[in-house]
Amino acid sequence: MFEVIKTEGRARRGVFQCAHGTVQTPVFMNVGTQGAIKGAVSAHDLKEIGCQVELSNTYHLHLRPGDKVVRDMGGLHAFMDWDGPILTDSGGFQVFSLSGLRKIKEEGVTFASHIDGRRIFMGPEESMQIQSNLGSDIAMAFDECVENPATYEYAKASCERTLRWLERCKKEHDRLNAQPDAVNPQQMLFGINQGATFPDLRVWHMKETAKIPCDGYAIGGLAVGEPTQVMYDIIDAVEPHMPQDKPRYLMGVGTPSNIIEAVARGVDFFDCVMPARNARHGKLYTWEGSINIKNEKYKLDRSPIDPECRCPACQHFSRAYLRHLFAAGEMLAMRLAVLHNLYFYNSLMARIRAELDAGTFAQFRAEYSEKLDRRL
Ligand code: PRF
Ligand code: ZN
Repeated sequence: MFEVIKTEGRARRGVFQCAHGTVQTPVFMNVGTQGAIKGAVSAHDLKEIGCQVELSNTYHLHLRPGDKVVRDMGGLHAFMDWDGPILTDSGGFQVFSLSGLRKIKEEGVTFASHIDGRRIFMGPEESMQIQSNLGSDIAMAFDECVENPATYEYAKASCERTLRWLERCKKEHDRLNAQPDAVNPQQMLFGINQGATFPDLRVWHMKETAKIPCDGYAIGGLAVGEPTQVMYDIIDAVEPHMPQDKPRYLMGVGTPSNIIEAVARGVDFFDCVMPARNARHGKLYTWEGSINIKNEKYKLDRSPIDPECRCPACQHFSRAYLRHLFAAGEMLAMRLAVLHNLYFYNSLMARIRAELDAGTFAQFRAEYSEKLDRRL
């Protein structure tokens, strides 16, 4: 159940009820692809860094350890010891971005595993079955994410197929939730909008997708090669056709500025590997912009990464120490950096919610949208 409790322009402040807890939106979901956050961060750490929703992947967990193993272990919540909401992505994106040789047909996709080359078939029904075995709170529809730029012809045929796949997802999802031994019989389903960079395809596809009753709707196929302004234009075109009373999720986005701009355009849910990936490369976020902690200039810097930050790294360690850990190749460097960046993203969302509550989001956007993407 989703309730919009306040709006400012098109931006929404909401509350979303899941089987494993309440989510305050706008929200950033922390990506633990294989049931762990890269950088030796556990589900217990997620609590400490203000994470509300954990995101895992159907594709990865199906290949290893296998969704039946996860099911036998009591579902993903028990397996990774995270009792909060979990969203699982459908595999629709990872199949296209990670696997080798793949063949798309009406029934689904045949692909080679990126682990051992084994041939695997996944279609809408398989994706729903895997996500049902994982027992996530939110399952994503099985879609095709087309890389940009795409031809109009291909994008049209692809999003028509994604719509037919959503109908099959919905049917299978309803069937699985009704099984007496379902891991999470209250699992929800989000549909996904596609249509590359063509506004007319996007709008048509969104209108058709909204006719299929889902618990939320996502915008997929963005941040995959198109310029940032094109991404904003597509959100502007699609958003008016997304149901008002359901959450909207912009998949795989983005920088702090991208998030602020998408919130301003009516988006409620986000996820991105960027903060964790950047952390592992020493790029750390602050409220003034990002820094590279490996830089010589931090050699004797006694200050924390960000003086305002309350994360486990900033409460105890100096920039100089972190720089040293990176130079020495210590695993602790990764861990502290990832904890900081994820804490920063979760704090950014908390700040956005507070500004929406206070009716001051527009001023916040004007002051911070560009600033946060600066490199110091
Ligand atoms: N579809 C799915 N997952 C995704 C995407 C998509 O289009 C994207 C695109 N940015 C990220 N993750 N299923
Ligand atoms: Zn910090």
